[in-house]
Amino acid sequence: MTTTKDLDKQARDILKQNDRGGYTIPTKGLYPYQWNWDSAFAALGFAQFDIERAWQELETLFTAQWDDGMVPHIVFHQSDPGYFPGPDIWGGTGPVPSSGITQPPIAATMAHLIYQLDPQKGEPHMRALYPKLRAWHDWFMQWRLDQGAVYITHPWEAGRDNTPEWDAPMERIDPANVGEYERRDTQHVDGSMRPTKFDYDRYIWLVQMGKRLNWNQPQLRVENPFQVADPTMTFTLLRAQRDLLALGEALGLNINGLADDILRLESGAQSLWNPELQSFDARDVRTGEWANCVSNASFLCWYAGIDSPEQSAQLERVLSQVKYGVPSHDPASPKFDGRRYWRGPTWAIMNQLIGLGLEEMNHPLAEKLRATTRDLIAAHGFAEYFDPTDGSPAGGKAFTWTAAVWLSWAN
Ligand code: 9WN
Repeated sequence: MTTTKDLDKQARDILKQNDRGGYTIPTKGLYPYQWNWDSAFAALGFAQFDIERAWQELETLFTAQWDDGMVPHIVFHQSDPGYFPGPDIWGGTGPVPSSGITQPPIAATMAHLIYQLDPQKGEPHMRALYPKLRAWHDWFMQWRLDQGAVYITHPWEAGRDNTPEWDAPMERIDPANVGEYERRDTQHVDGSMRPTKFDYDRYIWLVQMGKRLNWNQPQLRVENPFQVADPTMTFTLLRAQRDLLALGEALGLNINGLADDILRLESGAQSLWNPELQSFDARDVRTGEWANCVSNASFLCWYAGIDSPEQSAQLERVLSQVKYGVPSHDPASPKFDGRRYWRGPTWAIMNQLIGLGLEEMNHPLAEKLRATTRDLIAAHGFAEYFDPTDGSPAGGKAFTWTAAVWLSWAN
C-alpha cells in the first residue's frame, strides 16, 4: 500500500531528477529544456521542501527575459537534438537562446505563494523579481490586448496546444510552403496522444513567420493570421496583476498603473463571456467568431477573482460526465478525445489553478476537485496528463509539474 509519505518522496525525487542545475525540465526525453509555466509550477513544488531552490527556478527563467519584457515559453540553456523545434528554428532574440513566444503568466502568482510561505527569506528575492514581472505584464498590456482580453499568436502560447478552440483559426492557415521537418515528440510518446500533422504543419509555419519578422510585435499584429483572445492568458494575467498589486503594497514597491490594468483586464475577461454557450470562451480576434468550447480554461474565472453561477453550472455538468475531471474539452462535444492532449484529457496543473480559485471563493466544488486530483495521482502516478474517463496515465512519465502539484496542493 503506497502511503502519502511514499508519494511525497516520489514527487520530491522527480523534481530532483529533472533538476538540471538551477532549472527543471518537464520530463526527460520529450521536453529537455526549461519551459516557462512548467517552471513556475516546479518552483511552488520545490518551495515545499527547499525554498531557496524555488526562488532559483524563477530567477533562472527570468535570465531569459527579452529587452521588451517578454519572457519566452522555452529557454534553451543547452542544446538537445531530442526536441523539435530547437533554438535555430525559433531564432529568439533574447539574451539566452529561446523561443519567440510566451506562455501563461503564472509566475507572479507562484512567487506570491512562495513568498507567503517564508516572507523573511523571500523578501530580497521578491524585490528583485518584482520589476521583471511588471515588465513582462506590461508587455502583455502593450501588445496583446483585444477588448481588454489577452490574445495569443501561436497555439503553444496558451500552453494548450491542440485544444479544439484553435481549430477554426488554424484552418485559415495555408502551410503549403512549410517544407520538410522531422517531428521528435512522436519518437518519445505514441502519436495517438499527440497533436496531428495538420496541427504541426501550422505550428511550424507560425514559428517560421515569427522568425522571418524577427519576432517584432507590431509587424506580427498586422501579418499573423492566428490571433485568438484566450481565457487562459486573460484569467492568469488578471490574477497575476492582482498578486503584484498585493505584493507591491506589502513591500512598498511601485504599483503605478496596476489598478487600471486590473480594471481593463476585468472588462476583457467579461468580453470572453459567450452568452449562447453560457460559458467563458475563446474569441477569434480576426473574425470575432466564438470557438464555442467549454474548456478547462473556461473554469479559471474563479482563479482570476470572478464568480459566475452559470460557469458553476457548467463545472457541475462536466464533472458529472467523467470520473476524473476537469476534462480539457467538453465530454458532450463530438470533438472530445480523452487521450489526445488538450482535446479531452485532465491536467493536474489546470486542476490546481481552478482549485485555488474555487477554494478562495469557498465554492462547494472546491474540495471535490482537490480530492479527485489527489486520487487520480495516487492511483495513476505522476504522468503528464490523464484520460478523464478512467484516469489512465498519458504523455510523458515522471513529470515535473504533476509532482509539483502533488506537493503543493493535492497531497
Ligand atoms: C510546446 C512542456 C510543455 C507545456 C505545454 C504543453 C506542451 C509543448 C509541446 O509541453 O507543449 O510548448 O512541444 O507539445 O502543451 O503546456 O508547457 O511541458
